[in-house]
Amino acid sequence: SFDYDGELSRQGRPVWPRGSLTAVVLGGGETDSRRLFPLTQYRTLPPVPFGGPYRIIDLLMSNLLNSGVNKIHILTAYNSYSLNRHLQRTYDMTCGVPYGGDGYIEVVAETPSPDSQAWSNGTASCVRQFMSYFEGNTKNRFIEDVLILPGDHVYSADYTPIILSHRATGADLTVVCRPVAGDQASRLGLVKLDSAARISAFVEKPRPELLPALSMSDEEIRPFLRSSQQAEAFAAAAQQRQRPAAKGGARVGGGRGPRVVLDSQTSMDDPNPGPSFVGSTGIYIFRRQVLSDLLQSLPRARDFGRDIIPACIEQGFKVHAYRLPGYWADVGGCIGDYYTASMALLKDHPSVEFNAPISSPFFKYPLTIPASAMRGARLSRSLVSAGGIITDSRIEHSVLGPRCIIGPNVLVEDCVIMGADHYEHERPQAKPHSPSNPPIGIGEGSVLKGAIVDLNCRIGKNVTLVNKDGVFESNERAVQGIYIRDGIIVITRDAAVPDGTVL
Ligand code: ADQ
Repeated sequence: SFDYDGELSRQGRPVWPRGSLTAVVLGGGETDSRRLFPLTQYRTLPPVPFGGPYRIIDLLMSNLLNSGVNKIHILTAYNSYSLNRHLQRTYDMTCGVPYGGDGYIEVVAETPSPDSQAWSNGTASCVRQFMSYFEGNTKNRFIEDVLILPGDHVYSADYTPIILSHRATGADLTVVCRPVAGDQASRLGLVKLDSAARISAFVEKPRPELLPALSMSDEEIRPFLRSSQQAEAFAAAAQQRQRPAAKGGARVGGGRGPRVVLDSQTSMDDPNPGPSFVGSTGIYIFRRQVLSDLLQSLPRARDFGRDIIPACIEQGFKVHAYRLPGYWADVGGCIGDYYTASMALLKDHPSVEFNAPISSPFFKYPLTIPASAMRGARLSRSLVSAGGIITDSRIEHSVLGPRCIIGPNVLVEDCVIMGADHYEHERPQAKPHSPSNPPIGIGEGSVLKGAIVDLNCRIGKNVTLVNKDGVFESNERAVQGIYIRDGIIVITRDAAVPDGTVL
């Protein structure tokens, strides 16, 4: 049973007891940036544009703020200028008033210090660097739990039931997991569960020969799904404002409400039939003291998946699994992951519903640009952001970011066009326009299929970017800022693709 009798916000969400929970966001390291090159040539993955006007990190920030988690530290260790700039411009970093008075968002940039001369190169090492800061900081004196989250995942979630479940089970560590099929298993940390959803083993990205020992039957996975569904049902009930008083329960929503308890059996409706593994999402909730002790007592442990979690289980701490429902994608594996997650936004039932209720919006940089002008455009199954001008062109199954200047007679199909962060006329031109330095946008007569075009690119006239030879990976045109990764053409930020280029 799940039990919360504390204060509820106007949206009916628990207000976590003052200071008792802090979030630590992993803002990106060097290794994962290499995997996502060239999108990460000038930035880490979290600030990469996604879904038109958003950045990947906006999904996580929205999840946190909408879940009432208002103390957020974002750890940056590498190439962090773009992330810092986006966070500074988008979120209030000054006094925390919008986050409930005692809330704040802080970017914590890794730096050599008297405690540590070396740059960290692992998820646990970078948290260790700042642990004394979290604990020593007077604002954080009462922290009970630390929620650790990667900044490069695509999903929409309410963390309320996860936190409730963590506290209700009295876990020292809760690992947020999902049932996964065999083809994904070796890419993740896999867990073995007992009948109370307690984790008895954790293996980070197991070699194929270890997989049989980690597979789980439907019967073994069932209790884990059921316990997570109970927490979700509890949180959903708590969010129904003005709910008629139930026996032993009462009105929920606004002010400090009487206790709500839900412990009924819930139905099994997991959408993923026949998964045979349970994989970690890399989202963890630690009891602060346990995390602090583990990081100190294991000074050589660099990674949560490889070192800290297995040690936590071995030392007998209570480690639980919680099932994250709905769509979730780690887009940090390869360019194909990012592309697939972008295309999933275009389905009839999109992977992420950006038109969320006003009470739990998706936050983004507040652009002050006008509606996009469609001047003879034909669009189907696409997302089009503001500030663009599309002239006599066809846009099919594509995601368009802000200020896309396209046409005339252009075909864009199955593409992510990130747009531009300024209009050309707003800035003095370094070079006059020419066939090798076309204007920002996509010029007359061009055809783009299956491409990702980063910000501020200049695609000339009569350019064909379709990967006509079906190449999987290529750096042949790197000097021009043109790459192929996972069969997808990627044009790097600020690149100029001359008139008549064919690829
Ligand atoms: P990976 O995603 O492969 O697996 P990793 O590349 O170490 O793990 O990165 C985890 C997150 O931490 C990423 O968001 C990354 O950007 C960030 N990060 C890494 N080093 C950092 C540093 N020094 N400073 C700041 N941020 C840093 C992890 C888990 C698996 C789990 C998968 C789920 O290890 O167990 O299954 O996530 O995708």
